Amino acid sequence: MKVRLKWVALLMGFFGCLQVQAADEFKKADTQLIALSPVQNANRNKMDISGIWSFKTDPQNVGENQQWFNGLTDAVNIAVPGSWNDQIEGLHNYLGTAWYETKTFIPQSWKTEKIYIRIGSASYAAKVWVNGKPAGMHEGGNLPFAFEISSLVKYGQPNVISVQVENELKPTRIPTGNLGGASMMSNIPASNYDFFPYSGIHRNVVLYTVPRAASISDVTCITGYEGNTGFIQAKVQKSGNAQGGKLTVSDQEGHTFTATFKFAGNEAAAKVEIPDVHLWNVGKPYLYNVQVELTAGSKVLDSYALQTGVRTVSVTANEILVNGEPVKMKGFGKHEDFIIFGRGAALPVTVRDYELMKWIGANSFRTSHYPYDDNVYDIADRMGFLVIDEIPSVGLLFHDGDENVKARQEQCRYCLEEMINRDKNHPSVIMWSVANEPTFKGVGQSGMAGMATSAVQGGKTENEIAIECLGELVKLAKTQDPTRPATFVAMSGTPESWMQVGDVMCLNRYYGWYAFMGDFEKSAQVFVGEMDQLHGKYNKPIIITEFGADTNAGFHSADALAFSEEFQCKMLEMYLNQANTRNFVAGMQVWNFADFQTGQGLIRANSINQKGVFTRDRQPKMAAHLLHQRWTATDKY
Ligand code: GCB
Repeated sequence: MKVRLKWVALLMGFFGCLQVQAADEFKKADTQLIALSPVQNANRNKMDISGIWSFKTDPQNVGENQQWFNGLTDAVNIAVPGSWNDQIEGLHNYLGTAWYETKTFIPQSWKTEKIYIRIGSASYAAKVWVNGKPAGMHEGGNLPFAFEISSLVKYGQPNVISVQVENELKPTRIPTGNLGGASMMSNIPASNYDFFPYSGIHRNVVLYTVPRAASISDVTCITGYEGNTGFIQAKVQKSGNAQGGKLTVSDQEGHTFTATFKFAGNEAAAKVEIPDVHLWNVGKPYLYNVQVELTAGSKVLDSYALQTGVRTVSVTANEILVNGEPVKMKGFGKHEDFIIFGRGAALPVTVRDYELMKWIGANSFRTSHYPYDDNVYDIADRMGFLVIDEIPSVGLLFHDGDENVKARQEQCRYCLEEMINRDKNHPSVIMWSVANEPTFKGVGQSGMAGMATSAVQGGKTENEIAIECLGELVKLAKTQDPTRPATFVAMSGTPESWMQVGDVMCLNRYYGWYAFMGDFEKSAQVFVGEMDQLHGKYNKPIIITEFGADTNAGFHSADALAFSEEFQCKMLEMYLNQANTRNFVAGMQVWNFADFQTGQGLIRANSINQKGVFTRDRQPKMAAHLLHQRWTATDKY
């Protein structure tokens, strides 16, 4: 008897194991599900489950086998959102696997709805379980992902949400890491880029519902105007059973404009004309409320409202035009980075940053080097900032073998699709950036062009592969969104031929710092010489998307020596003065808005990049006052 029981127990164990294996299948997040951010309205529910969660590291990666998704033991507290690195003692450099868990009540009233979980972002790869059952997985650290969890939840009682996150640096990931070799900027962690690879759940986690029978799955607004009459065309996608619906656009004075639509398959479009339209413009934003309803007779099956602005963006040989008028973009490259929060969404910091940018007279920024928190774009829409929206493809390279290049390109495509799905209705977003500083063999910040000529596999040179990959991404962006220009951001020394890719030439330049340090006369000469040469050849406007110098706040020098506040001022002034002499410079964005955390490297004292115009805790350096004086006095740089 005893023996038989043992066999039964063994067999049960064996089949139990199989069950875990089978249940372990995770579907990849569907990029379409992040097209509409969750809302609370008459047809939809939204419940934010961010807060203090349980947390446990899993350095040996045993959690999945040991079924930690059925309950975490010996866990500590962690704030969601927020990086784990500077919250939890001893984890600053930990990028391995970790587990998050929270419990949340789901009301009976949600039983008739479809239920989803949306995680605002988790760096880098995440797997999600609900009540011990797999909900889905996602790769990529800076964009939201969502899964339907209707079949996994328990109604009228608590539900356990478990999230496994890992942030290993790999050559196949973007941004890239662990490429081997030493870096002056960061050896620990071995990122191939100059910002700290913060880890964890970085943005809010929400549960939300959409009606089961029929729901709106996407709304894309195309806007424009002729004379005084504007239009908003909404392309609507649905799932479920609905024949048509209604589009209602309202302005801030209470006027409404309506149109109805009928679905052909799951797609429909409706357009309203707006007499005496108020255009959205840089510094003069105006937002319309766009409400879409799915209807069956007089019954509203689902509804969704968003805000957008009527404006156009176009590019000439010399200028970027918003509503047909040239704009000069003044502003910054930024980071999502703050003390203790790490890369975690920190709303007061977001608001403060906008206050400071407004004070300084900036009108634009780039979401270097990854898409930011949703709120950042909402505020830009409301304040009239121009945003260059960038996917996290930093440190791309094209000479490390076909397999790696393919894996990264695939991830770039995925992120681009996610980013455009999420951000397409923001009038503030005026351009997509598909990469920051794709690099090449033998790279250095030397300012020497034309180095990428080495032969690579498949009979193609590194140059050809780079142009093909970047070109494909730019094309993809413009196919998915034909209303905006797209580009990539080039470093010093990027082979000139790469400039054929993109509608605008975005250049990061550090003459006076990494090259010709302190020699501003020579730097100015080389800088304008290079701009003239590139513009002469490619006939596209130029934005200097980075220029700056590391500056130790409080360090002064009568001779404006390197690292002093005087040096930073002198350098920024040189670039801005030179830019003012060329009509094809469409933007000047200082690197960086604020000091930020990096890995440990020879040229990063205290693991901080000090090129901020503000310190990491947002105190102004002398350069902030200089920019304020310049940018609030005239339209020039
Ligand atoms: C760059 C990079 C940026 C770095 C910056 C620097 O070109 O795009 O990520 O932080 O240089 O300060 O070296």
